[in-house]
This record gives sequence, structure tokens and C-alpha cells, in this order.
Amino acid sequence: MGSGASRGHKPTLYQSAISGPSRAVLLAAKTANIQLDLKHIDLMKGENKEESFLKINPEHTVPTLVDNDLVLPESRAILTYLVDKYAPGHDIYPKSHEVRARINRLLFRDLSFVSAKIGEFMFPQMMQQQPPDADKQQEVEKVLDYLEGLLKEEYFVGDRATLADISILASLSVLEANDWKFERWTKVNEWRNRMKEMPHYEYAFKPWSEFLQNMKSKHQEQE
Ligand SMILES: N[C@@H](CCC(=O)N[C@@H](CS)C(=O)NCC(=O)O)C(=O)O
Repeated sequence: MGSGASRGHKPTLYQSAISGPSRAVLLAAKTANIQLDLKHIDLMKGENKEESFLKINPEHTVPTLVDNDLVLPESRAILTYLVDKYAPGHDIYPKSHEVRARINRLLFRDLSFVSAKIGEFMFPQMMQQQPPDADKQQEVEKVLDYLEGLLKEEYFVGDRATLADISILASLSVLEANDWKFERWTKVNEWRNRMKEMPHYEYAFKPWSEFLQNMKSKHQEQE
């Protein structure tokens, strides 16, 4: 346990398996051996809009971390905070300013571009059952071209997975709901396969795969 942690204390994470950024926090925390008290918020049932959760996070989003007096929505802020406080210097967010600068740059880029474009393409399909929009699909293809160009090493920053990889992996996983084929982007595809070998990948991502599998089965029954 890192220097900022007191014995027996666990921050609480409000999260949902169907939320990409929640999966990023789950994978990072488990990888860095950070203990969390997990509270599941069922987005499909609208539990995020219930008064009890709105009191915690009026923006009604998951993931949301509560650590004593700190209430912290926004996965990328949660990721860096958790490692800094509970696993300082861990490989997924090392102390080197230069390495952190590269990781942070990608976390910002993931938020402003990668996950943003994927959300614009996927959310109308997932939430409003709209058909895929060809222009928005092209934007996602540009995102993947961009990532393909960035991948010069085994991982986005050097030869080990960092918070940047974890966050981008979680953003891309939303495309699985569209059965997206990644093979055209060779480096991204190989990198994803490497990321899936992470010891705690299943722990963080299996509930999402199961959710997608259930959705598929339901659709097939309706056809
Ligand atoms: N940028 C935020 C996104 C948070 C977010 O929008 N989460 C979605 C699930 S992926 C959510 O809670 N949506 C419910 C809502 O906005 O009411 C993060 O990375 O944490």
C-alpha cells in the first residue's frame, strides 16, 4: 500500500460494467493492487439519476470515486489520483516527469478525441437504437488511423502498459458493441491482443463481454 493510504481504508468506486471508463479504473486499480470498495450503479435502470447518487455526483456519471471528503468523477482524473496516492511510482504511472507528460498527453487526447468520436458514433446506436451513421463511422476510422500512427513501440508509451494504454483500451472496447473489426489497423490490433493478456483484463472486461452477449441473444430471440 502506498504512502497516502491508511490501514484498512478503501476508497469507494461507483461504477458500471457497461461503462468504458469504469472498466479502465477497474483494470488499473487491480493492476496496481489498489483495493476499492465497489458499488455497482445500474445505468440501464437509471440508478445514476436516483437521488442517493445525485447527492454524491450531480453530474450523474460513472465512474465516480469517493475517498474520504474527495468526490471525484472523470475516469482519467481518478486513474492518476489512485496511482499517485495508493501505488506511487507504479509502472502504469511512473514518477518520471517526461514519461508522465507522454501518458497525460494521451489521456487528454483519449478524452477529447478517441473516446469522443467513438461516443458520437456508438451512443445513438446503443441508447436510441439508431442505425450506424456512415460519417461518424469515418471519424472513428480516422481515430484508429491516428492511433496506428502513434504506436511506435509495444505500448503507447514505451515497452510497458501504462494508464494511457488502459484508458484507450477501454475507449476502444465500446466499439465491440458494434462488432467492430480491428484487423485493418495491424498495430492497434496487435496492441489490443497484448493488452488482453494483462493479468486482470478478464476481471475488468468480462462483465462487458457478458453484457454484449446477452444483448445479442435477446436480439436473436426477437428476430
Ligand atoms: N469523461 C467521463 C465520462 C463519464 C460518463 O459519461 N459516463 C457514462 C457511462 S460511460 C455515464 O455515466 N453516463 C450516464 C449519464 O451521463 O447520465 C469519464 O471518463 O469518466
